[in-house]
Amino acid sequence: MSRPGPAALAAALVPALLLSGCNPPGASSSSSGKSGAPGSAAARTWVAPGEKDEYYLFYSGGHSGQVFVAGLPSMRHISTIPVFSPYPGTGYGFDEETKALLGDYAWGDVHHPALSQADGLYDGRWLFVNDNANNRVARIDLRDFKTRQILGPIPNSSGNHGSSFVTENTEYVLVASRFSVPLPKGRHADPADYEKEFNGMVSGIKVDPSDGTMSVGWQILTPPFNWDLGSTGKGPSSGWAFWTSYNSEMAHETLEATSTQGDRDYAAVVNWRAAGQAVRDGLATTLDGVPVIAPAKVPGVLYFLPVPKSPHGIDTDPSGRWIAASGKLQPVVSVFDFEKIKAAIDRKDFTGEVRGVPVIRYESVLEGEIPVGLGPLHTQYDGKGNAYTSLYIESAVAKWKLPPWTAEEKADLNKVILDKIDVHYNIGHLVVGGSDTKEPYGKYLVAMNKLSKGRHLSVGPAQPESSQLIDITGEKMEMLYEAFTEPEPHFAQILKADAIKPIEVYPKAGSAHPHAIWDAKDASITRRGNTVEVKMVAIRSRFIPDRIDVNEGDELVIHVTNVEQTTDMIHGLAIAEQNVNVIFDPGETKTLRLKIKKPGVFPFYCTNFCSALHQEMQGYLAVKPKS
Ligand code: CUK
Ligand code: CUA
Repeated sequence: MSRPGPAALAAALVPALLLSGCNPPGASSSSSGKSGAPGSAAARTWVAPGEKDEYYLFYSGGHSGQVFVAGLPSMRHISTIPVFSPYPGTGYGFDEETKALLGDYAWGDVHHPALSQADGLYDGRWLFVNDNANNRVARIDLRDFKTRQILGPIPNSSGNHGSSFVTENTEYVLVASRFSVPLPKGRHADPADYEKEFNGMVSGIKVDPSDGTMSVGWQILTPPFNWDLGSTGKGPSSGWAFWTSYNSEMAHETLEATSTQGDRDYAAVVNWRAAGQAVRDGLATTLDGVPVIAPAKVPGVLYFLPVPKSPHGIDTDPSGRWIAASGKLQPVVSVFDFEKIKAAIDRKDFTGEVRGVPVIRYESVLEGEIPVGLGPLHTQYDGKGNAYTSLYIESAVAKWKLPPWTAEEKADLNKVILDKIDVHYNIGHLVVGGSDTKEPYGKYLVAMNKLSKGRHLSVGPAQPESSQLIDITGEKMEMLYEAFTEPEPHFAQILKADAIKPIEVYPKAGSAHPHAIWDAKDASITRRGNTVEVKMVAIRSRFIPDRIDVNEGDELVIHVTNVEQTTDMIHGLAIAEQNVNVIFDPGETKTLRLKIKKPGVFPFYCTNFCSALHQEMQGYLAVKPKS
């Protein structure tokens, strides 16, 4: 079979990529049908009322700033975890604790969730997510599904797209900057001087193993290449990490034309252990409080690897030997052998260098270019020697075989493509449970599609987005289910449900909150100057106290403890016309602070239906006028 050469295809693809939204493929893919017969797709996704799903799916909410949780295989949305945006549903962003987390920002752009790992396997402790917009990383605690830390904006960099990528023992969350900026930050430079004045950055965010606290460990200065997606190594590539770039042309405007000129872009091959060592050896320079490594002066921390044309995802397989980079503008996935990369580095098999960083010879480390199809973006693995690549333009997922290949397969790599399934439509990321660990679960693949084009009831011009559940246990992939997805999904993680043991109540005994009170007797209202401080108890079905008297202009601070120790017994405190909406889980204490700006009487009430007397759970904030 003759195929057009990669260059010709690439030229044809640039317009196709832009227009791809106009061209949905044909009718829905074959599946085991729409019946509920035993063994059918319907029966295999049916989770009866009262039964629980086998897996949690944590999927990014993009610029909603949230993470959504669904059960698999039912695909039922079971929770929303607000991270970078206020969320009235859980009172997030209204109390002092969560306001402090959000800082100056009312939103973020979540792309890549990553579960914490121990020895290359998910340990069920934390979920890290990035903020592409405001250059931050957040940590969610999986004991209570709450955001516990937001780190950033990360110094000396901008546009944290290339994260969160967790190392095998969660030593680091690794991060690379999508956008390049002049350094030190705050300095003005003309974007026309991009090549000279702007810098990219790879950052190692250190994670404290005891409590997950993140801090910036070190950074590696890079040319302004627009780092895109990454992954961390394991096995033979343990201690290494990889990122693609889509602008090694170093263009600063009309990127859709200028950054797609070169036939290859560079991937970064980073030795993160060597970076940590370089800092300990005193080889870094401090910039904005962070040790920054100049790679030209510290050989061994950074190499460049050419990758076909404006690549997107770069994904390490479960063995850690094979690294697959998706071409995006070229219909191939390039598979690299990390053993060969190591050998090339050892014998200095370089084709040259860019700003003092050696460029690895593509041909000597390439295992093969798999002709997967049009618009390859991301690759996942099932742990049985198979890879699955999302094809944005084709609206499909390609299943292909990892090396080692037979001589016959090597001679014609079309032969390693095992199956293809249509998805609806224009898939971005896809996820297989545990793909980034050394032991994937296999079983399910979720396709996260950018467009749905009428697959759901129409809700206006902006149509619901769509995720599709695919069974990957057989030789052929099988479409099982399709669900509405909150916008804007990027990546996701799948975790076995039994890997998490969420706590049900915050125990009274373990409460460390300095203002927690557990007995109505200890409730109090104290005035100090113009500040009124209230210690309040919430219990079915009362607030104690339920009357607060203040003066116009006062500062009011209320610490509320929900003293319930019963599962799912939540109370909330809303104060009318004061923009107060705080919610307390059982055993939780939160603080809210407000400036009293107007006189009058403002009712307060419980927002969460907590008992038959929930409506009675109310009180008054009475405000005397100034004069
Ligand atoms: S990117 Cu969204 S489809 Cu930000 Cu991971 Cu590839
Ligand atoms: Cu407490 Cu309703």
